[in-house]
Amino acid sequence: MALTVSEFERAYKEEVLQLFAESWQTASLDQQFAALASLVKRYSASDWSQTKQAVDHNNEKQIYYFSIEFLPGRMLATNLLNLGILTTVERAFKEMGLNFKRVLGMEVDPGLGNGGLGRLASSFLDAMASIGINGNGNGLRYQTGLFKQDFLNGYQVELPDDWLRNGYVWETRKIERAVVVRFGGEVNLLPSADGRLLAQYRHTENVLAVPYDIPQIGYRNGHVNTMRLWQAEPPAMGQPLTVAQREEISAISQSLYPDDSTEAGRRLRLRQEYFLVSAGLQSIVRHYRKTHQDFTQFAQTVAVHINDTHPAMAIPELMRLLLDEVRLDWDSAWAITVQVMSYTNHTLLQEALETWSIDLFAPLLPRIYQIIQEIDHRFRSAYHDADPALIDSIAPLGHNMVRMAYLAVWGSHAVNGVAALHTRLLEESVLSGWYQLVPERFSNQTNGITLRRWVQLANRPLAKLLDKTIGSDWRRSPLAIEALQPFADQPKFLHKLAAAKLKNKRSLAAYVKRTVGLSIATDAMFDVQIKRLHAYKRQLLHLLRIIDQYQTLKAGLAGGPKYVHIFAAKAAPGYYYAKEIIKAINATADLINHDPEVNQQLQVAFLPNYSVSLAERIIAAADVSEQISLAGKEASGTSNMKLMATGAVTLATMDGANIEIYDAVGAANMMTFGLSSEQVLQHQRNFDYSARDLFERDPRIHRIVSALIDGTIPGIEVEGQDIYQSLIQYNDEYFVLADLKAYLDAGARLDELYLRPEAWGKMVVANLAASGRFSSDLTVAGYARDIWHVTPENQVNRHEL
Ligand code: OAK
Repeated sequence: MALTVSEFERAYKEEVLQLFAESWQTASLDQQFAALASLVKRYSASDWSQTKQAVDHNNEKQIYYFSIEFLPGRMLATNLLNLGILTTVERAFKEMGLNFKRVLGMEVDPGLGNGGLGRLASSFLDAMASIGINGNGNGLRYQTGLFKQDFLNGYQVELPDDWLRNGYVWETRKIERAVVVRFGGEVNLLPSADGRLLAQYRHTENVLAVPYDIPQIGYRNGHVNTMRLWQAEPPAMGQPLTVAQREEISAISQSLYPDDSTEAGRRLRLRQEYFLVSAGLQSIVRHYRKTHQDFTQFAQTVAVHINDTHPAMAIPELMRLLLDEVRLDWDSAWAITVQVMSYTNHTLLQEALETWSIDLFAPLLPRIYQIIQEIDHRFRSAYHDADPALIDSIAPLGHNMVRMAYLAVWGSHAVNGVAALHTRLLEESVLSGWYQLVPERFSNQTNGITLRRWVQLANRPLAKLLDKTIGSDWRRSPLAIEALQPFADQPKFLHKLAAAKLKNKRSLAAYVKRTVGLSIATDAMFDVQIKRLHAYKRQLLHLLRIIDQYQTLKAGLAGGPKYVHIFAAKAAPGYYYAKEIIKAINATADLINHDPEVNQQLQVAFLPNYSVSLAERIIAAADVSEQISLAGKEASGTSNMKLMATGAVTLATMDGANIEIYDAVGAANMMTFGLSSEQVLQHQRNFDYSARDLFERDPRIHRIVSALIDGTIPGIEVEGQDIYQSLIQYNDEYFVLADLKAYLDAGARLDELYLRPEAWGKMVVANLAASGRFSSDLTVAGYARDIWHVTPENQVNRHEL
């Protein structure tokens, strides 16, 4: 949009006055933030309304991205950037003598997600708006997020994440669009006038689903989509409810991933999942009916994407609506449902494949269960001449369970994995039966990231340098960054690149000092591992390398570059082993950071409360990106992409999207090591891996691992023992020791390169130049083409900006 500095200043001052009856000079930082955000929301309002109108008017297809998690991060800077007024507003704030950065820092991160799945969902919403696809998010408005992480004596402490306490400026409550979601009760199928059975519900528990809409502003294209979050409330009318009943209702949108170790917790999760899909689909169907007489056009105008299996009940729920409310026959309803639905799998971990016991499921969702039974029955009949053992092993119902992934594949026209290796492994193992049956449904769509957020906003020094060096096309067309490659040979440019990195390191160092009181050396190599804490991601392997470095220094054998190891990771509250690793890393950090014999060369910082905002600070400052999961376990990873796209060199196993990064940058520009997924599988099949043998035969491994139990690291008597036993006694399920030697060698090769700034700079440039292909704009364009069958407007301006 066109806006001058003085126009903005005038509007902003007026906004502060109107909202708070305060002058702009006396407004608090919170008020400054609220006024600016509210103004931005106003600036986007007419585009938002026009986008919605155009969709209806032109009968355009809409994508609905159903996800139990979203992780949008702060939105103010993104919205300013996407509206095209970021620099204008910055200038105005400077003129007014206000601190723009601190105002941005007042925004809370929405507590709507937990990890990669949620962040990907948000990056797709940003991408859909930015390439001009009508794509909406459908999620839950959790009152409290996962948790706020702190450390007490090195242990993870979980504090409530009360992110909505001061309200959320970007949302609008739409009570007039509320719908009712029904649970429990009885369903009777009664004959009706149209000769078909009619489902009649009695004694149901009715929950009001109230939508809150948040604008998702496209990048300088006038396109504004909607992220809709549902809140569960007691209905205003009907039977009076007891306090306990009301609490049961609000619990549905109270918190993300309630503890599922109890029956009550599992029931609550199931209620959340159904609430999400039922509310979303009812509103979609209702909206469609406003402009259409019949459902012949439904699949041409609606696509529903199921983000992992949490929303897979969208399949029986759409069937329910089409059968019971629209009154279509089964075959027509099923044909529409399959055309509408598509499903992405995000994990190969067996334990993460969702199944629900029928004993829990059927009483809570009686009609949905009936429909799943019919789906299962018809699936089995359709393949009556196929191998019965195969059909039995992949049917939606089996072993007294509803098997969500199988239901999702059967009810969708398209299924995809999130990196090439992941998709192949889905086809060969987790979903192999399905791949035999319906191979044409499978495709790969490698994940992507929002380069606007990670480079344009979170790495301003690099962004500026790119503009000066290759012009600003890369901001709109991600692949244009390839133009940087020739600069790999220009020492002057490499110098500037290193200077930009140093600036980012200084900002991060100031933050580390402020938050954890540690002064980190900015002339050190920043070696970063940031992701959820999980055994398969192998933060433990990284820790063992740090112990090796410590022991080397203590033995007086220095020589490599200075190191600052940076971790950030939350462990799931009930994941005891992951919490032990956190404690072990913190204890090692404590030992190293306080030892004057080593702390000039080696430091370790574990930053609490990993979040999108913290990632923005860390990533821009990183030199090395640790992507060291056991091959075959990480579906894709996306921090690997973010880190390479802001100039870090990747130290990685051949897992997930690391392989595609390797293909993009070439062997000379990435350091890979370790077992391949095939080799891991071989060992697992042959039972020929012995961690104890390695431990006993290799003195270096022996020395490193022994540090966990011999008192070298104070304060980890219990944790050290447990971790040691997981490696030696329980034979190291994640092949940490199998990969340790190769990892240390790869690290040493990286050290040598880091000590040669020109060689290092070349690698950085190669990574930057290859990063464009990991833009989620391109990923989403792939989904649009292969799965949703829509054509992006592709940065065609609705209005001249
Ligand atoms: C979360 C809950 C259930 C199943 C999967 C997840 C999840 O977060 N998976 C992660 O998704 C990311 C986005 O596709 C991938 O990059 C990660 O590899 C994967 O672990």
